[in-house]
Amino acid sequence: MQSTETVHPSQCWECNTYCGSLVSVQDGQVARIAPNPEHPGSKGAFCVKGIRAVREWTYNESRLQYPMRRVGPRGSGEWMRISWDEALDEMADRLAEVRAEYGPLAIAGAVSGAAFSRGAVMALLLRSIGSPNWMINQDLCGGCQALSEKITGTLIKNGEDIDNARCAMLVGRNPQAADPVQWMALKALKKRGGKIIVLDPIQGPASDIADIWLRPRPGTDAALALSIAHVLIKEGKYDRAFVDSWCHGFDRYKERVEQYPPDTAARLTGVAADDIVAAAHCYADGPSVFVPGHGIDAFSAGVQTFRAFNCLVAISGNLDRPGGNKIGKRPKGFRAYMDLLHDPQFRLSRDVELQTIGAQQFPLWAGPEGWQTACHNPSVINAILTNKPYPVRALYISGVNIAVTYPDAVRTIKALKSLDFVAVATQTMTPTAAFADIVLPKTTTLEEEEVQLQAGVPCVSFTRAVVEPRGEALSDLDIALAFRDKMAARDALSHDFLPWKNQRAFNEYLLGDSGITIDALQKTGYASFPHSRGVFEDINFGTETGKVELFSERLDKQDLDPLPNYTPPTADHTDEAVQADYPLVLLTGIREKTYHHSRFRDQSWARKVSPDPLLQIHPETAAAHGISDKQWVSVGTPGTETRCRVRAQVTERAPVGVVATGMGWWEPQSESPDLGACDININGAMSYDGPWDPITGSPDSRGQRCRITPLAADA
Ligand SMILES: Nc1nc2c(c(=O)[nH]1)N[C@H]1C(S)=C(S)[C@@H](COP(=O)(O)OP(=O)(O)OC[C@H]3O[C@@H](n4cnc5c(=O)[nH]c(N)nc54)[C@H](O)[C@@H]3O)O[C@H]1N2
Ligand SMILES: Nc1nc2c(c(=O)[nH]1)N[C@H]1C(S)=C(S)[C@@H](COP(=O)(O)OP(=O)(O)OC[C@H]3O[C@@H](n4cnc5c(=O)[nH]c(N)nc54)[C@H](O)[C@@H]3O)O[C@H]1N2
Ligand code: SF4
Ligand SMILES: [Mo]
Repeated sequence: MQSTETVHPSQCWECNTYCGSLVSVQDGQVARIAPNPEHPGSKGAFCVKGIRAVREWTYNESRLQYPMRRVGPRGSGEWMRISWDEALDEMADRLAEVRAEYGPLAIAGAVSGAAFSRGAVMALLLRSIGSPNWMINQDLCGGCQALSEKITGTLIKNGEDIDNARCAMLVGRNPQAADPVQWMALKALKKRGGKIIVLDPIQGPASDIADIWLRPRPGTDAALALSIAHVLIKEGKYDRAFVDSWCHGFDRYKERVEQYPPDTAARLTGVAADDIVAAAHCYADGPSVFVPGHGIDAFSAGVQTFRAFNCLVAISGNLDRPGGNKIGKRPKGFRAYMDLLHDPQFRLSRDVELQTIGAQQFPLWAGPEGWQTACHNPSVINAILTNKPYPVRALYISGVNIAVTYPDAVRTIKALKSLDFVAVATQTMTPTAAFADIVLPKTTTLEEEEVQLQAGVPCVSFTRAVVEPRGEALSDLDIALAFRDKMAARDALSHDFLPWKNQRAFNEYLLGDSGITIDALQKTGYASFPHSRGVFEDINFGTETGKVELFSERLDKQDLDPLPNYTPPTADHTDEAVQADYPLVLLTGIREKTYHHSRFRDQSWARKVSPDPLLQIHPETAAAHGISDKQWVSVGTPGTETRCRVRAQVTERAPVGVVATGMGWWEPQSESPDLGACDININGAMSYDGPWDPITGSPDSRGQRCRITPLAADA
């Protein structure tokens, strides 16, 4: 008998593009995943990861289905299946021991971030144990943008209104690989005669369709933004009415940008002065949308670089304007994940939060006044290895692959090995899980439900649990609730900050008094809500002055530069002797369509499309180093003694003297205990020890020095 196929509107939350999906289920299994053209955010855009990788990930034979206990030494790859009860009892026994011996702060958590429920769940679980020490990825991803927007008051993340723009200015963004929704919208803009400006040192799909391509030296974009603002102000091409009513500190900002005439910016960035002026004129003829990416985030001048662009958005009158950058909206009564983290009823005492690792050095990031409320990750790794400022002895990791994605994989793994106890929740074995004592099987995004605010669209969208979990996999919340109970039984809880009985109750709590129901969300996969645009009276921008702060009162109080500034990239101020040894500049993180960071490395179709980590290198640079196309090379940076291997891709797309690579590489089939995380992963050759952005603590994902050495053909 033919079984019927049911189609569920849902949402892919593999990445924070959150595309609307239509998931077909047959005989209790996902048969197909397709885009949902009705979804107001993605409008039918989708990517191969959402269509193929997520399904395969769920049904792959490498999927973890049962809890496991390590039987050999850490990293030996020897495991035995155990029950959930045994796994959680052991985890609770060990964490309770650490808590009794060193105190709750010696227990830390690690999770990808607060953009998904697992982030909030991790923070609330740790806080229940009495520890404010949870690590998130945002120092490496989006944190500079987020804090710049909070400080400046623009709040425009994911609110790019490309559909109504005349001009789009992409800065360090590769949407062809990273964001199908943006890429579809940019191609449509181009088709209707709109203009595209691209700021990117590397030639890529976006610069290939650009009208104006500025090619700054890596890490110098702030000087370009300040110079574009200089041209706009000098020529009177800014929005005086908006500035007068809604911007704070314009005169002091004007003085700052006066220091960056195009000639000066040309000298700092390597972009011709005429091109800067042309870009300024094109951007001034709006509406224009600023489309930022990781290319200007996650480096030691990330926040101020973003501030320079955020101020430009404001003074040009493109804030919350059709065709500009929309301010995020939310339905009244709705609670986003960050709201839970800031809600006083779920917070530890101020005294305890002040002890969050990193709170002293990065108070706008960590601790009681910090926006992220999370730790400074490299300082936690240091604490594990040195007991300073105090010991950290146990780690619970979920939804993040820190052995691959944190800089200095060698040191991260050393830290994991030195801990008293490590538990990892994951869907497949990873280099991080390989060093755990207990591995817990996690549901995939097809097996659990999630409610998401897409503030930029705006809408609330819904991921449906379309099938039963495979094996004994559980969601992060279910794991946290069961584990909380085990800790309570051992009298090892300080609070109970997880007052929900299951994921449904948690999601209903998020929906709060918004009037949006789970039933309604299940019917369409999303719910729109009423909102206004360009009504600034109602916003107050979240700043002290209630205006967009070109001059930041908050930064001023912290003795940090209150005005957006330009700092030369680390590569420029590296010691001269070191510069001679490390003659090239390194960029990392370039995305590929096939992979999501370190995920899907065990899927053969993806490995076929992209078998090896590549390093883009200009033919002249390659020749000077005796390197030929496809040759394996070793990469090193001044911060670490360790090196990694990548394959040269000789191409004029990289400028002379700059080399560019991706991230996230490891080998599921590898025989080595770290599964290749210290071998073919760029983070095996990078330091996490600074320089750090003074506000977010972000290290340099780009703009630092490196050297490369050819390896023998069979290396
Ligand atoms: N397929 C796929 N999609 C993804 C992801 C994935 O892993 N795979 N990851 C998701 C996540 S979490 C993120 S953060 C995003 C990242 O995606 P994007 O935001 O697009 O970031 P990247 O691909 O790292 O880099 C974007 C561009 O920045 C340029 N760049 C590097 N340094 C500089 C610089 O100093 N100045 C300027 N102007 N440009 C520079 C690079 O050459 C590159 O073209 O993608 C998301 N989408
Ligand atoms: N050198 C360098 N380093 C970088 C970057 C760079 O550009 N250069 N980019 C940075 C950026 S932008 C990012 S976002 C990070 C990414 O860093 P990670 O978040 O560590 O990357 P992923 O590979 O996505 O790892 C997620 C892991 O979580 C698990 N997982 C996946 N989905 C789920 C889920 O739904 N729930 C749970 N519990 N677990 C899940 C899987 O085990 C997967 O291995 O890397 C950063 N690191
Ligand atoms: S871009 Fe791809 S992976 Fe990200 S949400 Fe959309 S379909 Fe999923
Ligand atoms: Mo990211």
